[in-house]
Amino acid sequence: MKFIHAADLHLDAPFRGLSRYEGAPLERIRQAGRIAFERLVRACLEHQVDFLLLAGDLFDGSGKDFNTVLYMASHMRRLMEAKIEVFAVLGNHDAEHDLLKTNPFTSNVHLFAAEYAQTIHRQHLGVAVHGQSHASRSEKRNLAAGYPPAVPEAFNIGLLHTSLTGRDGHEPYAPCNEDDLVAHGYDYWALGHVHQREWVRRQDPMIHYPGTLQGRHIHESGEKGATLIEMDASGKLHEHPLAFNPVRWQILEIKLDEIESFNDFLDRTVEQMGRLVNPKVLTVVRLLLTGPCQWHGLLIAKGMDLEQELRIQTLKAGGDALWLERVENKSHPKHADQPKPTAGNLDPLTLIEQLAQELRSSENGLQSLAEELKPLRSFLAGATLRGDKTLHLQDTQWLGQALTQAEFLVRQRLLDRGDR
Ligand SMILES: [Mn+2]
Repeated sequence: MKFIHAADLHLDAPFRGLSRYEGAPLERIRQAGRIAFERLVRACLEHQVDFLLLAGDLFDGSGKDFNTVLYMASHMRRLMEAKIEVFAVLGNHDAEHDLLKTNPFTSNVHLFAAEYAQTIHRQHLGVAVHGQSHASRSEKRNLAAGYPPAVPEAFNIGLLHTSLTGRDGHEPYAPCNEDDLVAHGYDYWALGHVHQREWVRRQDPMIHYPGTLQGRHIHESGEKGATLIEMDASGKLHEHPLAFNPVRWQILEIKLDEIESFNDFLDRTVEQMGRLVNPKVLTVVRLLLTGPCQWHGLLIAKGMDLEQELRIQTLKAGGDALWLERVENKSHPKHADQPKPTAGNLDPLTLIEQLAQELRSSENGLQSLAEELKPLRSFLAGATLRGDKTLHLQDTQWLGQALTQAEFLVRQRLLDRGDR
């Protein structure tokens, strides 16, 4: 017996916010979701699996996306022609999908109902699949608790979209715990909802999240795909992760501590980016700069130019296979880089240092700063209040970092004056 377990397809879901990046390879990124899905279908055919499991969130929303449904239906038909059955439950994203209220797919596709848990027993395969769909966008019931008893002599699979007891970055839907699952005595739990690949348990029973088919943003990084499960003649299960993603998101951290100059930094970045290149995928990289930095002032002074400069380096490192999404600068000046005050306690440099220190050292200080800066919001037009680059005036962690940068700039300008 052989099957593929996939989840969280989110077919045709938009990649948000990419259009604001100049020169972004938008078409390649937009097509990635469908290409990943087609690779899933092809893998089913090539591996000649007995069936495909889809553990929820086939679609991203509940709208009338006729084209997306039509597209998926045509591929389900291809599977039918190869006599491959598909068992699917709906998750929080597609529970209320208008076009799924009646099954729009060919007869090989079984969509589990939301009203009750159900068992489909395929005797010729020796397999029983148990499943239940979510009834709404925020399913609060413990669905697992109501799953039917295991079918004796069969390989029992529980198909379920759940956050278990909660997962970082995922809403707590269809909550249950590991024991709820284990208690059923099934052989395999095919879960969906968590977009990272995760083995909750490796055996007795296997409990698995294959993750999403294609990452959609920087927090869905690395290889994405599905899992092929194969049972050998002795009844032992073997798992094979399959990668389908044409686009791979990746954070690259560069620690600036030991890099002596900006030019060295460029060289190091090109070299490390080069190592990320895989000609078979488009790697979208976010550069994360961290640590104390001797030439931090130069970095700040470059402002928006830094990103443009690094885009040129990215092209050098990886050509078409690499694209720089953006640069996130979390580095800070090395203490030795800070200009030293020359006069006594009352000199302005010391005052600035003291003031910044005071504001930074307590949550209250930063909150009062946030209050002071509130009127600034009315000067910012709508678009600048959204997106990654905006001013997060209410976020004290962000304010603390901005304060450090501002302090450095002010000190540098004050000291520069005499030299010009
Ligand atoms: Mn999902």
